[in-house]
Amino acid sequence: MKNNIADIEKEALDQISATDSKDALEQVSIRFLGRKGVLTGFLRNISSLPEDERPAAGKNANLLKIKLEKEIRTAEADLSARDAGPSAGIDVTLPGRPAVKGALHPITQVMDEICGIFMRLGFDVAEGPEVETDYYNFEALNIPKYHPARDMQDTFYVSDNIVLRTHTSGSQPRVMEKNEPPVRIISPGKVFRCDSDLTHTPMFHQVEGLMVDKDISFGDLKGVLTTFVHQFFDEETSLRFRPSFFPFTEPSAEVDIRCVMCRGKGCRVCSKTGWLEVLGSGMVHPAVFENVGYDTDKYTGFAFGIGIERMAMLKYGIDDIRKYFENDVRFLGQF
Ligand code: 2U9
Repeated sequence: MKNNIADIEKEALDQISATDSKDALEQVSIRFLGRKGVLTGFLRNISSLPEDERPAAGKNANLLKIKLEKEIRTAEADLSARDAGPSAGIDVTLPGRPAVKGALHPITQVMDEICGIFMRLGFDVAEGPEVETDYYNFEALNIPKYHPARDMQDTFYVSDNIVLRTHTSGSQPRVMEKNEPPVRIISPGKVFRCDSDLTHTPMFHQVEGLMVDKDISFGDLKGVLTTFVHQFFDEETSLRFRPSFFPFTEPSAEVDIRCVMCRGKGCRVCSKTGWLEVLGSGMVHPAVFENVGYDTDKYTGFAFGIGIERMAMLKYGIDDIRKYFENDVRFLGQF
């Protein structure tokens, strides 16, 4: 009699793993688990062991029997799989399942693209807080107390002197207070206004830009914004600068581009005018420079503001601004 369960186990497992045919496996099974097999013999002769060793020996032998039966079943399945070949049960002509890939939100993509264009033109990125003081959001930018933008109807107030910023321009006086010109910065981010319809959402995104140095002229403004439009849309897109008014710039100009849908012929998107308003701009108002302590005899500068949702709508032909924020993957999955 093999007197040691551990020896039997080792020998059986060695033999199972060494078999390379179902016939050989059957022989191993008979050798250890058959009626005249090693394990059965062990159990039959258990009475020859000292009395106090018999219960443990019986229990261990039965556990080993269960273990070996399982090992033999596994080895048999492995041999079946090997004999069937690698493509057994698999249709190798089926097309693969594509992995579902995520993507950045279209607004993030357009924002990154716009920032990339200005960064390559030498602008640095200056971010600021979304919850802003009345001073940086309005006062520093020469937006007077009576201006409608300051009304509760247009601005979300957190408290008397704290607002959800209505534009990202507020980040820029902070940079100017700490740095003498030359200053070339863009401020991307979320802004908030009490407004909601087909073309307005209470939260939207902007990139506002600022360049200040000696001898900066309206020509520099036109050059930078023309380069931007040509890179964002295409070289064929022409621009026009229309006089406008902003409290923080003087003179101020709205920038229109030839309609990207009809190329100027007149369509629904451009209200038959052939032009689309895409951004606001102007030469920085001297009062803004005085607020940050810049010498207005020495320095001039230009500033501009771009609404990201609008740019993305024009680039991709999107007709409803709310689609960006409904989180419908059928819409978002297209970008
Ligand atoms: C400083 C001084 C002036 C930034 C400017 C605009 C014109 C403008 C709008 C575009 C679409 C906001 O998102 S929008 O509705 N912006 O028209 N923004 S000039 O002027 C500045 C900025 C910073 C210190």
